[in-house]
Amino acid sequence: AFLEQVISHPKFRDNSYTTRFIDETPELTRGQRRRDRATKLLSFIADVTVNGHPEVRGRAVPPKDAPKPVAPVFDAPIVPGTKQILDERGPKGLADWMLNEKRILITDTTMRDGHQSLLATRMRSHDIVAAAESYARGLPQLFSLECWGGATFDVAMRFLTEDPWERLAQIREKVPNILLQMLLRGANGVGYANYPDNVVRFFVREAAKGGVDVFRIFDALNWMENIRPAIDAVASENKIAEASVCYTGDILDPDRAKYSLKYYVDLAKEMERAGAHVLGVKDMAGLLKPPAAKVLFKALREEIQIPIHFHTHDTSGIAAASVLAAVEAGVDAVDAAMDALSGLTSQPCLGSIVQALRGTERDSGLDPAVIRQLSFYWEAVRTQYRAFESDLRSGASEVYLHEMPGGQFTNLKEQARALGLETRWHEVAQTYADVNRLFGDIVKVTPTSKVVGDMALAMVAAGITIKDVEDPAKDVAFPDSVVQLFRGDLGQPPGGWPKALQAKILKGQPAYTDRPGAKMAPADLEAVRAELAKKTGKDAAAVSDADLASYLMYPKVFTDYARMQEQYGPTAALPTPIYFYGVQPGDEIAIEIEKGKTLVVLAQAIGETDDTGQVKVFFELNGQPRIAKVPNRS
Ligand code: BTN
Ligand code: 3PY
Ligand code: ZN
Repeated sequence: AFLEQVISHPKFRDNSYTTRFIDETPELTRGQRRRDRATKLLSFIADVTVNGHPEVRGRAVPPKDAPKPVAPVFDAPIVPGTKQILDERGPKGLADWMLNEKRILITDTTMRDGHQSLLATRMRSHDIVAAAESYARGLPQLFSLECWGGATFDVAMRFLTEDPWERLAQIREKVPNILLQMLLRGANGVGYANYPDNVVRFFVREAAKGGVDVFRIFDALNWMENIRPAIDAVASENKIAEASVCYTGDILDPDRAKYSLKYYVDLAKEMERAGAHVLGVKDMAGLLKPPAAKVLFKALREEIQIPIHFHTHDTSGIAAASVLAAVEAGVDAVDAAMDALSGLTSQPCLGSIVQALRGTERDSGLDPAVIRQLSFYWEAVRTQYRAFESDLRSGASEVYLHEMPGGQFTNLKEQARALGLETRWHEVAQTYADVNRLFGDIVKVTPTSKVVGDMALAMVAAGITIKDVEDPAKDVAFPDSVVQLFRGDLGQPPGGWPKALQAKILKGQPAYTDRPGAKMAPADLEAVRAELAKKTGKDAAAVSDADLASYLMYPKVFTDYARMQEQYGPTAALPTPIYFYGVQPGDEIAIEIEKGKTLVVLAQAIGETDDTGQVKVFFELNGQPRIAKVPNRS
């Protein structure tokens, strides 16, 4: 019964909710709309001020004297960069260009994996977009900005009440010269389960239209079947398909023979044959040690003709050395995070990698002074997200035991804490490793990493041992995600699933080995559009393709989000401290609710709770007195 409780705990589930507010309300006059949005925002600000924001409740608070983040202003004109090369020469031309560049090409991951791995993906568009123009002017030599996809897509809607598509559009507008990159989970899109092929295709098309240039595509089991359709979808949009091998195990460890050098080289060749423009090596847990990096990239360099792009995490503390080894072995591009959001479970430090290669033949050409100034900005931004910092203080070689992806590590730790297992973290980590072996030694990355995490937590929480799980006579309640994994819902691992365990988990339910996307009926896109229109009270014609794409990925997250937008207005426009903590009397804030339309809000006073439980918050809005009345729910 306890196990049942554990696996049905909300922190265990990953259900999706979604909704994006349709901003088309032509029947209203502009003035009317503006007043309307202002009223909604004032009531949101009043509500957070009185009741707090649920996302930061009970969490660490930023210091009172924290400096306001101000993005550096560079006067340099916006000069053409990699984006122009793609637009002029197409993805193959861009790939050829990469191969011909001597310098190391660098992707800045701060806007996606950096905060996904350090701040629970909670960075808001407001802070991301504010830095975009500084990048366009100050760092036009960057290969790309990884700024979209992965977990940022649903977290934006689910926890930040904002629209990921708007974030993308705003970054694109400010950065016309650098490639924008996203993380796409192959057949899983930006979700946690396989989708019908036409949904993935529709999503990729929308993302391409919305401004994504480089699609880093992976499959959580390294299963080519799930990667191919995504490569095709990206290629048909004339964008860059960066198919990626997920690195796990250790190519220099004979005990992990399944993930040998040959395994990776063969997979890379398959990706090349499948039409990938670039090969990604996605070391999501930071397991590729420097000597192994040298061996792997040397072999890949010799065996494949397309450019190679290396992504790693610094969980062990040694990632920069692996990056330098990869550079030495001839890798074309590497990922790093701006200094202030680097290290630990994030990417290695961008500024230091740039400095390390200065004056060498692979000098990145990036300006260290610009990097410093941008990093100071991110440092100030990071301070505002104190609530989402983990207690991780040092690198740890324990990662070579558990092999958790950087994005999962702190998340799982938080889940363990929520289940009262915080003092048993190392036991959870060991169990995670044990579960991996039990599952046949699989790639662990979203969504398979979540399944292994579910199982490990369930076992530690309920005192189930590996022996219990292996014992055919012992009844064990497996989390739903484990049953789905062993049924074949996420695809096939190299060598298949361990048969005895599979039989025990499935209890006679059939398993399948064909591609889930091939047997799923294609979504009837117009029928789904009509359904969404009905749910949000709009005309089908007013449901944009972007909204539809969000809804297809995350039906409930999207409709919940749309409802929030309806109620609270464009909260994404609020500065981060106001969004999470509200105002104090005397605060004056400028809120740009759309381009060229700024509301000036002065907080004047917060009243007492009256006998109906309501609180009045007194504002001046563009010089006019306004009162917002909200219930005191505290
Ligand atoms: C979210 O749940 O992530 C966003 C919803 C916003 C809810 C608002 S924030 C101010 C007020 N305080 C609450 O506890 N709920 C509302
Ligand atoms: C994601 O899928 O979000 C990841 O970052 C995987 O590493
Ligand atoms: Zn990563």
